[in-house]
Amino acid sequence: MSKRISLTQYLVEQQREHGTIPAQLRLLIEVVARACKRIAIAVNKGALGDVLGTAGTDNVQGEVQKKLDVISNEVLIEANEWGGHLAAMASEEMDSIHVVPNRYPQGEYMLLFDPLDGSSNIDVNISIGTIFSVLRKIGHARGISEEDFLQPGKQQAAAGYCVYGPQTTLVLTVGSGLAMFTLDRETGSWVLTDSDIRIPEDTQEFAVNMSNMRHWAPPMKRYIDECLAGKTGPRAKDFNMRWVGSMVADVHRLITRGGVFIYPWDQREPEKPGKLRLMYEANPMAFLVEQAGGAATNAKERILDLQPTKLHERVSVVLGSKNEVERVTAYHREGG
Ligand code: AHM
Ligand code: MG
Repeated sequence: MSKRISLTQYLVEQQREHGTIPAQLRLLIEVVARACKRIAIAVNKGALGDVLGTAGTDNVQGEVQKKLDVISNEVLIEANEWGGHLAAMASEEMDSIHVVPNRYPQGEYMLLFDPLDGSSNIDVNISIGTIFSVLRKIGHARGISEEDFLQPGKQQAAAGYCVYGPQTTLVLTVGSGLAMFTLDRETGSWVLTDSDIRIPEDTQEFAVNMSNMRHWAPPMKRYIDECLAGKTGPRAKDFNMRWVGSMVADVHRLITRGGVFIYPWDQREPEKPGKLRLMYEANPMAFLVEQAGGAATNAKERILDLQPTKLHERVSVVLGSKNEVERVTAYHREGG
């Protein structure tokens, strides 16, 4: 039997070989991974654990919170606030940042997360996940504010997601490629099951919510129309479509076998750049996808270069196989 590499061993060896994972970052990643295990247990219990349904509250974006959204948020906060590795946290489910209380030491990092992505899939037993992004705290003063979080995605120290599907899988980057771990439910440990993952540059599969197509900008319509035209159309090949409705699951598929994931701007709310959130959905996914040789834009510019102006900022997202992302982006830059 080949030797199994645990998450801890992987992180220790990465630090030894490349110096990319200092002690606080290692602790942070291990704590997040441990929290994901707890979330996975809650997700698996489903109706038996009384975790399905709504919590009876709305989040800052006006979305109805599910019980599991709230539980996952609490698990991540409780797990992370006392270790001394963080200065503050931000979440899709919290209006403002959560500063590490004074009774605990403050660390060098800031953590952002979407505790349970794909909320609409929770009650119907379809894959959902946790997305996280890690930033360095700039400056050494103890005080910290929302402004400290407003760093472009290219400054992320680490990013990852955990998908709660048929398998529980953690995908991670610290800026030197991707590593994929599968949860061994019998031993409770994360086992390295893939690394050096590369997203193929070309693909014949796209993921987008096509029910919104009539509201998109012309360049986006053009791209999808051309895909739909298939072999006899301008692309001269047939395309397949997949849409799970959980970004984590859709991105996990394209990281595994290629594809392009799109959540476009839509004219119903012209001032809103998109549905997905820049800082804890688009940025971490863009970092992961680029680390696997893919590309990520807001249909015009590289996502990781965008300067955030607020914590819960929204953004259009086009990410995945490089040549498709470049094509969509070129259509938008040309404006037609
Ligand atoms: P959430 O974070 O509240 O779950 O919302 C984000 C989700 C993404 O996971 C997914 O790609 C998208 O919303 C699905 O949107 P739609 O309902 O338009 O299919
Ligand atoms: Mg989400």
